[in-house]
Amino acid sequence: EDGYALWLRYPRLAPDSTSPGADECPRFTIILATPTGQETPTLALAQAELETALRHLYGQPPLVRLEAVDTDSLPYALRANDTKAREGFLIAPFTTSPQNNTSSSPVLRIAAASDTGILYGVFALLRQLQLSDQPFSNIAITSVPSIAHRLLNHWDNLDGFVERGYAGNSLWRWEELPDELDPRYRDYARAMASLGLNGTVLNNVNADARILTTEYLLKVAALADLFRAYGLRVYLSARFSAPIEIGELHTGDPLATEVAAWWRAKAAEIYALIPDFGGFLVKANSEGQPGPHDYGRSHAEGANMLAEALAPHGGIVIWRAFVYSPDNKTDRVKQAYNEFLPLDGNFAPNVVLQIKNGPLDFMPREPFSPLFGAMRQTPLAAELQITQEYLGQQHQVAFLAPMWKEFLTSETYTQGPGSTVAKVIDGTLNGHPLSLISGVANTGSDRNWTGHPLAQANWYAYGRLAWDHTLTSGKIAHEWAQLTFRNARSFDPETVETIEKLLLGSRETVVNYSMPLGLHHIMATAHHYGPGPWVDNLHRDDWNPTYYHRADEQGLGFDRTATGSNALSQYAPELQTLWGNPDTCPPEFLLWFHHLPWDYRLSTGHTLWDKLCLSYQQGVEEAQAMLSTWEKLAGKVDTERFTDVRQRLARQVTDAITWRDSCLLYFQTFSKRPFPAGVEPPPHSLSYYQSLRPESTPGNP
Ligand code: BDP
Repeated sequence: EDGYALWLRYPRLAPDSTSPGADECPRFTIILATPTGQETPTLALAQAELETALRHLYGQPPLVRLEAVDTDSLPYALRANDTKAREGFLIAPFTTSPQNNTSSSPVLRIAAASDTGILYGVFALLRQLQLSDQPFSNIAITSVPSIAHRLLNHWDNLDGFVERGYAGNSLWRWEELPDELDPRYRDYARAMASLGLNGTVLNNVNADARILTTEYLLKVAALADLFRAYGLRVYLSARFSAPIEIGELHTGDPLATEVAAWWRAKAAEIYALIPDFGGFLVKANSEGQPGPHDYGRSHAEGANMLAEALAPHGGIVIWRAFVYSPDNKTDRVKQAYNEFLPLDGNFAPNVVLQIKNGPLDFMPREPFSPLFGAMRQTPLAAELQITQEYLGQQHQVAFLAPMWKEFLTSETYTQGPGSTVAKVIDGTLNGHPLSLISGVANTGSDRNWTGHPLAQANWYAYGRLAWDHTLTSGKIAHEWAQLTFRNARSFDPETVETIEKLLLGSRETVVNYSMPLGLHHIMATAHHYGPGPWVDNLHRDDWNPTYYHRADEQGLGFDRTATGSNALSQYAPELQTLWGNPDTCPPEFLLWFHHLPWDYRLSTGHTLWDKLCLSYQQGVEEAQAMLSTWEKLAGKVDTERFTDVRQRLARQVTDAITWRDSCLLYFQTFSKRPFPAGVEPPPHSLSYYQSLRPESTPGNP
């Protein structure tokens, strides 16, 4: 068992034929109904997936055939003229015998307005059969994605290194492409389709301009050709200075006619090779990347110039809002809002602004970025980080669905209660037809794709939420655990339930032992693994943990109310009232918004100092509990995955203890208070913890 099969394992269900499907399956006809009814590469894949999977699940496959469907007979949700509707599907038993169905066998029909919709329907049917052991005749699903463009962003460099990647090297073997095609590309595309993910940005946002040379575009085209049948479109991160670096120009000024012409020609070249190319993702004027500011132009002027080049071909520009100025002294979490809000209404219609969930940078917990509530005239996309840069990387379990749900269900109050972030990004709140979500991939060349075996659940969860943001974390955890750990020989619902519960609490555990009560950015430099609250020597103030926690003899936390940076003023009045008062501010955001005295009393009755200590302690105890819970699964989970996860959980416990001891000893130098009862005293001195795994590249944030 090497984990390669992900959630697409198709174990034999009920080998003794007690499963309702086992009896029914061979008698059923499954019709794949599309407007043309013609075989296409996508439908061939759908048909093959269905037949192979059902043979594995039930021993015998049903009859599968294609048929034409009159689009007008589809439910309205599938008929509307937009991407979401086209990619939706309907699965239902067919009661009236279709004309050319001569047999009397019962029929289950999967219908969609596009072939990709059928493929998604096939995966949904297979998932449903495995989750519920339902008879075929009970299955009725109509499903349409919440968001039109559902992307992974790979932060993969052309040399194979994955920035913030913890699962080996890049999946893309650039030196072999376009001649040699790793069979893994297909398995990747199939996994993406199984979740309904329809786009992939192949290269790092810190982009190398060479990806846009003809040499590389031919390689990209080879991947795009392979991915096409899976409904997966390719996008590229574009470096703003490419016309200088790989062209012959002396400027990248977006308002210079030769620059615009260069990009138009580049777009034409790309679309000649890749007719369904998705578009460009751009990190500009951020952390040293080139951009329109280099020429005194705005982000809108930069984005619109690229948008104009792509528009004739149907491409989009995904412009990132992860921007903070190199010399700006303003609280970093305020800067993207200050930069982009004045540009609202100035972007071309094929530009979408991609905003990280929080205003800082993928911390274990952040409030949502205030841009989601403020920019009404621009389509806003969410950027989530699947790879666990700040949440224990490949060594720790942190199931991220609860974090993403917290974000998606956050109230912006833009149009009163119910104005959730989810409704902003799915386009419904502000009426934008262009909707997009991106997840920074956690995949790599490791045999099991994600390094930590349980981190597969985050790829899965991201895909499921991108398709349907109303799903609960519990449902997603249940689905993943059952599909991934269900075992033909001994199906044990208790095992699945145990894994599900472990996953569901895991992110909060990481928060508790690393950055509780709204603390943030107190990790070690550069590699971002483990604690570094003492770091104060980086050349920018806002790269230093001390800038964020502001511990002093009086207390702890960043005052972002009117007496401090007033970042709070970027949110709706309802949130300003709630979060602005430490007595009503939820404890999880307390030190994000407030600098509070060590003796400040929380609603729980604890002082701030005691609560801080107890939170770290709780995190450690929860990590220990995860390990002992897992150990009870010995013999119930295959030895390979059992041992792998056990070892990583044991390390997680050690890491949690290090986080607790480092942070508490350090903060104690300010609080000068004893640890409350129940908190284990650290075995070493502060200087010992400070000497552990120092930053790997001093000078970087
Ligand atoms: C930070 C990462 C850095 C990325 C940057 C970004 O540490 O590697 O380049 O975000 O999103 O979290 O651009």
